[in-house]
Amino acid sequence: DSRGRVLFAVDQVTGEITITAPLQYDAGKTFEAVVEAKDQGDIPKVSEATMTLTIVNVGNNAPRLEVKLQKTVFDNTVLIPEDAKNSTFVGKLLAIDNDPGVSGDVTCYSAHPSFRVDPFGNYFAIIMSGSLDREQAEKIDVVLVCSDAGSPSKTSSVSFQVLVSDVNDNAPMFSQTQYVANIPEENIFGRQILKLTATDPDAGINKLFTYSLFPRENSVFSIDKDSGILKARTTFDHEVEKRLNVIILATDEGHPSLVSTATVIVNILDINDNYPEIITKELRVQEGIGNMKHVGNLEGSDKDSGVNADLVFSMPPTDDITGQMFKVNPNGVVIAIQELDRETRDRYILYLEVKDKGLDPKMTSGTVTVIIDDINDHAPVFQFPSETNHTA
Ligand SMILES: [Ca+2]
Ligand SMILES: [Ca+2]
Ligand SMILES: [Ca+2]
Ligand SMILES: [Ca+2]
Repeated sequence: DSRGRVLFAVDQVTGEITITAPLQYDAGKTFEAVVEAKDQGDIPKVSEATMTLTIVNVGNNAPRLEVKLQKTVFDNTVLIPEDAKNSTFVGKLLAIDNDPGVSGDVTCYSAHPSFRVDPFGNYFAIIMSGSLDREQAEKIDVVLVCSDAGSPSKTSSVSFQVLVSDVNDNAPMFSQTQYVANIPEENIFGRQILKLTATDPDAGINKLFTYSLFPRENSVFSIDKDSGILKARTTFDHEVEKRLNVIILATDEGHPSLVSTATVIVNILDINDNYPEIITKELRVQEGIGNMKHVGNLEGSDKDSGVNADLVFSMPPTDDITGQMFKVNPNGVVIAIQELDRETRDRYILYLEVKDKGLDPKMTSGTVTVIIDDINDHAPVFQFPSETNHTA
C-alpha cells in the first residue's frame, strides 16, 4: 500500500492468498496485486494474473476528532477570562468520518454546560454558552462528544482544558456587616476597640484590599489599613456620649476597585467617675409639727448612670442637737423626731453625706438648713385696750 506495507501473502504450494495487515476501509478504494505462478523447470515458465480486491465496508468507523483552540496558553489549553460573554468563539472541532452514507454523518455536543458546538461549514465551532466563575472553578476540562448516524452508531470524544483568568468581580467581604464593641469610658488613647476581618475571593491584585474609615477624616477613631484594627484616638466620656457609630470600608486594588462597608457600634460604658451632689440647700417646715413627721425630701444628683448614680443619704452621728431632732432616711426623706418649736430655735443645720452605689462608691458631704416657719401660735397680747383695764 501507500505506506509500503505488505498486505497480502501467497502460499507458494497451494496458491492460497492471505491478508497480512488490516485493510482500512476507505470509500471506493481498491487494491491491486500481481500474482506470479512459475513451474519448477530449469528455465521456469512464468505466468501472471492481476488480482483486484475491493474492500467492502462491513464495519462502521468512529469519527476522528481534533480540536484547534483559538488562544492556547499551552498545549490543548485555552485561557478565557471569567467574564467572557456568551457566544465567544473558543476554537474549532474537526470531526472526520469517511464512512459512506449516514455512517459518515456526524453530530457533536459539549459535555460541559458552559460550552456548545455549532456546525459551521466543514467543522464545528466551539462557543461559550454559559458563564464562567473563576471563584468556582479555575480549571475546566471540556469533553466534546461526536457520534455518527451508523447502526450501530460510533462515538468518539476529545477534550481540552480551560484556564479561567480572574476578573475583579468580588468586593472584599466583611465577616459581619455590623460589629458591636463595649468600651468603658476613660479609656487610654490608642486603646484597641476591635479587629475587623474581611476576605476577597478574587485572585492577584483583585484580592488585595485595605481598610479605611468613612469619612476618612476622623478625630475619634483610627484604623490600621492592613490589620483592620480599630483604635480610639480620644478618651471617651460616657457622660458626653453613650454610643458612637463608625463606618469602615474595605477597598480592593482591582481596576476598577470594589468597596464594601461595615458599621461598628461602640457602646461607651459608664465608670463611676462622678461624685454625687446635694442639690437641696434648705428645707422649710412650719413649727409645731410633731414626732416622726415629714420635714422634706433631699434631692441629689450624679452625672453617672445606673448604680453609679443611685444615691444613698445619711446623717453621720453627731453630738449636735440636730441628731436628736432629725432623722434622714437613705432615700433622702427628712423626719422630725421631736416637735419643732420656732421660739426655741428657728433653724437647724444638718450635716449630711450622700454616696452612690457604684463599685468604687463616691461620697460627698454637705449641709442643708432646716428653717422653722412661724405659725402664730401665740395669740397677740394686747397692751391697750385690754379687758383687764376696761379700756375697751
Ligand atoms: Ca476583589
Ligand atoms: Ca473573580
Ligand atoms: Ca457617681
Ligand atoms: Ca461616668
